[in-house]
Amino acid sequence: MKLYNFYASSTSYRTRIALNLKGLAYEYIPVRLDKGEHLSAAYGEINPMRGVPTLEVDGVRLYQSSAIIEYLDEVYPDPPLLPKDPIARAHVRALTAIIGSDMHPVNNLRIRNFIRDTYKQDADGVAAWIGLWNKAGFDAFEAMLRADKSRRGFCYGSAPTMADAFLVSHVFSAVRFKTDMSPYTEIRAVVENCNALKPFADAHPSKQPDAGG
Ligand SMILES: N[C@@H](CCC(=O)N[C@@H](CS)C(=O)NCC(=O)O)C(=O)O
Repeated sequence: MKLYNFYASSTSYRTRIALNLKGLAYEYIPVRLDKGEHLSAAYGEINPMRGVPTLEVDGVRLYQSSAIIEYLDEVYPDPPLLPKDPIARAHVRALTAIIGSDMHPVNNLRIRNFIRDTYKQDADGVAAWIGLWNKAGFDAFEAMLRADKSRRGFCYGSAPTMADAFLVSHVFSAVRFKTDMSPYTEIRAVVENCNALKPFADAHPSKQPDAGG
């Protein structure tokens, strides 16, 4: 498998976590978002939406981190990233959707650039936008974690699921954009537990070959 991705991208990070949790090896192909490489015609041929990640499996390209991670879970079921019980699956998918559908899209690079360039917002204005949507999402996520009395250290149950991969990667990006995480004690505890595990630690942006460069 080949993973087109960028070290600091949260959608790439969540996909690396899933690959590592499954114990799958992959070729790391950097796409430098900071240099606009994803906007090139060449990358447009690879991914029509010009986003990362793209996972290439036996020459076939898969898009959208949620679809990629669910594909991995279907083909490599152990360890499971979604619970078997339909209600529990819906719950874990709801947690991932808070981040994947409600939070990340409105704070994505192209949105931040639009707000800066078209709506003439300075760095503080862009940071206020990011903080607003991160707060809305993290407030809901924290409330859902708090309400689930059967959790044992992770977003659901006693082992990582898709929701943990989404949470850890989005918290990394939120901290980078200076979102105040201090109110979110349950979220912070889950992130700490996850980061103590090798599949999460190895997926961290600072450990990737294109980090910082
Ligand atoms: N919904 C897509 C989003 C992919 C995406 O847009 N990723 C970001 C990086 S985190 C990106 O490539 N942004 C480029 C841009 O906004 O121009 C997914 O989950 O894979």
